[in-house]
Amino acid sequence: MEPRQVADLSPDERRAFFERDAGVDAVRGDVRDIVERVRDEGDAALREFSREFDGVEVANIDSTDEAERAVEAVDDDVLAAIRESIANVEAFHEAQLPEDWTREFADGRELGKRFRPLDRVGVYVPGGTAAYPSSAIMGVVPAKVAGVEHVAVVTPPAEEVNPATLAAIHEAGADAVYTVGGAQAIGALAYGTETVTRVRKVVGPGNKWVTAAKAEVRGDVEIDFLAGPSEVLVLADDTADATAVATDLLAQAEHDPNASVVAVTDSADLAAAVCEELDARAPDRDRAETIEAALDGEASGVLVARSMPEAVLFAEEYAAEHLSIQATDDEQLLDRITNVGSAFLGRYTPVAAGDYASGTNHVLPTNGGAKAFGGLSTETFLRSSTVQRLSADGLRDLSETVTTLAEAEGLEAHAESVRARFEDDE
Ligand code: HSO
Ligand code: ZN
Repeated sequence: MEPRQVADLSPDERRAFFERDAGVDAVRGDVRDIVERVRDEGDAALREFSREFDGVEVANIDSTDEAERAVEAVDDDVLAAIRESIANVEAFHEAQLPEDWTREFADGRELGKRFRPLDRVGVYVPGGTAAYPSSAIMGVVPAKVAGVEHVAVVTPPAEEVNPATLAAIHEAGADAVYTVGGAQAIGALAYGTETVTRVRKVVGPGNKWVTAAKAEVRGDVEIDFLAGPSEVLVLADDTADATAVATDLLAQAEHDPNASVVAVTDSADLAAAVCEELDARAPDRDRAETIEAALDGEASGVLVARSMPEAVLFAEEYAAEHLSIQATDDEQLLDRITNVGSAFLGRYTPVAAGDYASGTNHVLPTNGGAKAFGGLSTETFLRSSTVQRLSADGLRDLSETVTTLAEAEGLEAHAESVRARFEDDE
């Protein structure tokens, strides 16, 4: 890997960084057919797609009991790590629980907001080569913290579903577990089948078929957002440690050949050292092939900016899922960046800490989504309502405004509903 100058990037090269493509559009057509078949044929379609796409004859789609038994099958140290991660994710998400409130905005006019959990939600937990017990924790725990009564998890079937994933799903508090994956799983959660209860919101990361299916059912069911391959942008100055920068890039690169991993720095020496570290370390990793494909990708690279402000501008436009800042004035730099899913400050804050254990959520906006929304949180599983009470005086104070606007809109009965309340007074 060779460092490149930010200033020398061509418009196409900049576009590759800033308009990252999750490849979802290409599969929308196929996904539409799958979702429709699930809607029409229910469990029979789920079984058929599991046979076709996963090569598995599924005996029981409902695997809730199997998840409970999996707890016995995982190693003690893995179970302890799952429990520690759950406790930390729980604590951080409990701290976000909003309180209901009411306030008097004027004499006799009390307005408030209240928050209530959704009653049924579905969490997609990826399987296959990317079996992620941690993603089960990130989806299920916030939902339970929010007070969701029925949390259903779907995860792809296999000859043997990863016991750590099943155990994490159970320990995190899922109420039902279904072994079904891909677009068909999203269809099942959105429309329900004989076995799978229809939910109100579907969340969680997945491959492009899962993501395309979420786009397909959106509208009939609420979704969190469309998540693509992992990303990290490391913003570093000359005080950063090249090993720390490089290993953060390698970590997210191992997720996906299409992962986007970027370092931007004002230090040519640091950039050169990071490239050396990448070249030295990548070949030794277990997932070297995936890592090298990601590093070679058009949306990855080690970039030299002419100044930290130029590096900051790049980071702001990139809108990273994970932004790591390894620089002396990290908090001031973060203050100048608004587009970020999750920020990691300082040398001892690797992205992997947030992926697994510190307590923040790792289901985050990718592909620039951070310009418009944040990652999974407790609020993802709540909806808010407003509440109000006016006294007679409170209404009297507003009556002129209401009746004038109502009449301006030609909605005379609205005006009448205010006046009628004072008829007895006249
Ligand atoms: N970095 C991924 C989450 C993950 N990492 C799962 C390890 N396991 C997306 O934030
Ligand atoms: Zn990760």
